[in-house]
Amino acid sequence: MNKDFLWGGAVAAHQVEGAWDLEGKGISIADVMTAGSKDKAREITDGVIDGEYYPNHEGIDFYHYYKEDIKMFAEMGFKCLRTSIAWTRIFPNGDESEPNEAGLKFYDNLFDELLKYDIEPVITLSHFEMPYHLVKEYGGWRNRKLIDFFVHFSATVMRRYKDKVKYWLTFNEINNQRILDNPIYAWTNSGILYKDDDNKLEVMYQATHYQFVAGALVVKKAKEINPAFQVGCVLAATPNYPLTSDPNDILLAQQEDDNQLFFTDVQVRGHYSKKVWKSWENSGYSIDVTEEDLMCLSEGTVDFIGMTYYLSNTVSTRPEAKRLNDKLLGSEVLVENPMAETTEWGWTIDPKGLRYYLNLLANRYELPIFIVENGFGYADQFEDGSIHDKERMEYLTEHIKQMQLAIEEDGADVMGYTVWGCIDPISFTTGEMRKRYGFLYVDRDNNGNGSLKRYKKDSFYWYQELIANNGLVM
Ligand code: BGP
Repeated sequence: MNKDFLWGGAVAAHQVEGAWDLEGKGISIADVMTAGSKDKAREITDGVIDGEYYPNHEGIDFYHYYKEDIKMFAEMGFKCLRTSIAWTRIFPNGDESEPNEAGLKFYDNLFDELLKYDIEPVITLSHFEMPYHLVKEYGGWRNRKLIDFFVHFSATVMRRYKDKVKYWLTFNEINNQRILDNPIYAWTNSGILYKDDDNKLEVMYQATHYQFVAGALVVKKAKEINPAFQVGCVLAATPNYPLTSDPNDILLAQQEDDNQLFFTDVQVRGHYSKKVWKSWENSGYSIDVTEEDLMCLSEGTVDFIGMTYYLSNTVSTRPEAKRLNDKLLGSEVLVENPMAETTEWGWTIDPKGLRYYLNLLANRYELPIFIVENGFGYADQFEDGSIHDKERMEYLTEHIKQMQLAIEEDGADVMGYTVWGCIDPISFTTGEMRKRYGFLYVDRDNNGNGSLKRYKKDSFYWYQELIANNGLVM
């Protein structure tokens, strides 16, 4: 492994910081999502309702604990930490011209603390944290005006932290908005709640187009502010396997892959493919795309590809295939993969899928890849101050092994690997604490009770050793 390989962890502001209304912070779209659980979907409320429990409001109070937490990340030997800047700390409503100094100061302190330990900040500009005001007033990313607001926010923070942050990511898991049947994805990616008369796919393409333009403008601005900046996109990378050799299954899997890679195709290549133009034409969509937009896309392509990896999907057209009826993904084409185990939350455990996808991205784009999320959600058992998370260590070992094979055997150019939820965060899809990811256990339950005290899990020492060895000794 390259000696500069960026080992580390990842979190997102809204899932850990808490302090949702402190020091001038505005309400974000995450702040109006209620708690849920494995069996109960999170709801999106119309503003903050008294008496309703919103887990993100307090998170794990990283806002006040960050020094203590970063000290332990340093003890593990982290080379980088991926987190996001909560847009609403900087621009509480999103459409102001002047930023909130208290919010800027918080991230100055956070980045200084990381740099004190030589931990490189890797910063996501948009991780499901759009100001709620932009939804109420403008309709979220349905509206072209969002481009200016997002670029203004991004340029403000890139200027402010130009000597502290080198790696930037634009939109987290931009392709998740392609999942049309679960409202949380359109909501968190785009601030959109579909109306009955919406053609969901058309609205999705429009919102995405504005995000592509905004992302490209951010890349261009980044280079003006500091030519050494590296800007990446983020793809939720989920292989789609055909269940059988029936050519219908093969074609379906290819279509599903294309639907996913549509996003990186534009962000990496800087233009829409012929297939996309054709499908818009065939569907009669009228997407607002100007000549200037197209120019902008071609001038603002990303430097690297950020990818998150948790699971693989299997698809089939065959009537006998066992449908998943997945509550989260909601897609009818998904079927059970008889070859893969799943977690308690129904996510397949497929380490080889990571090697497969690294190859796919490396061959398709020939750009460096940064694995900005991979991790194991598990209901850890707390026993007298100890947490024996053997399953997590096994999961991570197998995935890291496949990543190393992709690098060492297949020649994939991978810059780094950050374990999702390196300190237990609030789960995004279910809004619960019970689904834990960290090397550090946080004493907090699904109802917001607990001392918030942090405890080292067994995996803490395992990851410390792995980083010290610069990877798995294979
Ligand atoms: C990704 C998101 C993260 C994160 C992770 C795990 O989709 O980028 O924010 O939460 O998934 O998902 P969950 O927390 O639902 O288990």
